[in-house]
Amino acid sequence: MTVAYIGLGANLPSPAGSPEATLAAAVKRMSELGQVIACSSLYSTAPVGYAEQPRFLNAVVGVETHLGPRELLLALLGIEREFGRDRASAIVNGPRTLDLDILLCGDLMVSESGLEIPHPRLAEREFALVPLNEIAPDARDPRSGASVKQLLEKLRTGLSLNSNQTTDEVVAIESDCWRAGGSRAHAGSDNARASAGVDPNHS
Ligand code: PH2
Ligand code: MG
Ligand code: MG
Repeated sequence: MTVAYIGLGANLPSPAGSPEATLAAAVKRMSELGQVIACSSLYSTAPVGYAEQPRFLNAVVGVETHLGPRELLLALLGIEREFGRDRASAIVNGPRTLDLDILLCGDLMVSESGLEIPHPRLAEREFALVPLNEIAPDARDPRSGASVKQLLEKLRTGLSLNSNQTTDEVVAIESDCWRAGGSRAHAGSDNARASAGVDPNHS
């Protein structure tokens, strides 16, 4: 069993509804790939790499799974498609209904066509590191040996931010359809939580 940390992002409505409804529904779908053991808060984030698009919602979940990295990637790409992801006409770094990226997968290092683990841009992306640091500050990037907490500190130092300073780049938000939490974490309604295998009366 490996714990994979998956980054979720969305800034367009999908068949499931708003980006927040999409992310909550995507977590429920991911619970079919293994056990969702941790779920970050939901963050509103400034778009990176292509400015002319709406702000994103981002989050990170930890999934304990038997799937190998390639199987996990294929499963995540399938879930993206279920939620209306269209790669054919897409702008690089542009708007999307759902993006599911493998950030870390235990201490695995993979460098294959279409699949790089750890995520090659993890260390430069506050929208990924802030939610990842919330649920797994001690997880390590097996390439550099640095912990997530160290990667975030280094990035923020480079951006001349101290550890408590906030900007509007990455802002935690409240949502009725999202519940952040630790080892029995889950997103969505009691209903969603029940079908994700989490006892709704025991949170
Ligand atoms: N994803 C991208 C490009 N830019 N910006 C934000 N804020 N959040 C994202 O998830 C994101 C992005 C490419 O996948
Ligand atoms: Mg991405
Ligand atoms: Mg992606």
